[in-house]
Amino acid sequence: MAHDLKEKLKEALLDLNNDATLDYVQQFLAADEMTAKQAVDSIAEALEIVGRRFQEGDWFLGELVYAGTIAKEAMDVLTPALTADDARANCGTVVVGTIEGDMHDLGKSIFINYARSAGFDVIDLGVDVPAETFLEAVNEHEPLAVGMCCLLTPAAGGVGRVVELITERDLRARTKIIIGGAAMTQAFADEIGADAYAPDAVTGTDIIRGWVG
Ligand code: B12
Repeated sequence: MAHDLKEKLKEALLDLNNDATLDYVQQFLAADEMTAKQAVDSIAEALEIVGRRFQEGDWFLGELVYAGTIAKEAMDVLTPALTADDARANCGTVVVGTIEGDMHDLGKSIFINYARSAGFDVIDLGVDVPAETFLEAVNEHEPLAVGMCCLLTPAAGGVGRVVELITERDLRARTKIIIGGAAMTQAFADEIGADAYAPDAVTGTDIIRGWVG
């Protein structure tokens, strides 16, 4: 049953069938043995395939945009269930945003949901966030960590700029920096001097949990 529903949700999104996708999401939420996190995993798997189809020229921009819109709607329905156990003790503040020039927000939202359900207070700066805005948020909220999301290679320079700004202001002792998203790698994190790279939201949440000590 669990496996079936995961596959059906994935296929509905890959068929660009909005109604069926949302219907399967509701079935996830209604089924006792399923969790919202499993539905999110299915959506992420489908989007990985969407990206490949787009990259290989099998799908065009219209399909990419439509798949993104359906996924966003599905995520909006799933979000309250993902953050349902937020009431736990606050483990610390994390500032998160997608870097300037980049509008992708699905992966960022998933990371935020995981971090919130692990007990972190997350300040979401949104998408297309300039380096200076990250710095202002670090000064204002004194977070344990800053998380940057970047899926577009041309926008990656901005991530390095945030690391530079935070380092120049001597804020690295109290604030660590973690990066994620399809354009990020461990090698890039090493190059720009970020504290960590996470290939997925669960790993990212584990890493910041490790920083709490
Ligand atoms: C959906 C999508 C869109 C949607 C976005 C909808 C939205 N609201 O986010 C739309 C249609 C708007 C879009 C637009 C574009 N896109 Co797009 N898009 C994608 C696609 C298919 C999926 C991205 C996604 O949501 N994946 C699912 C999530 C769950 O995965 P994720 O983001 O990687 O996040 C996971 C981890 O990385 C991690 N994570 C993510 N962020 C963070 C942050 C932190 C701090 C941590 C710890 C972890 C973490 O946790 C998440 C869950 O585990 C990708 C393909 C791909 N393989 O990534 C292309 C892709 C990213 N897009 C691409 C392109 C080119 C574009 C456009 C330029 C297309 C165009 N010509 O207009 C525009 C750019 C607009 C802009 N300025 O940003 C390219 C980028 C190529 C590159 N390397 O630069 C990709 C790779 C497609 C491709 N293969 O060519 N896109």
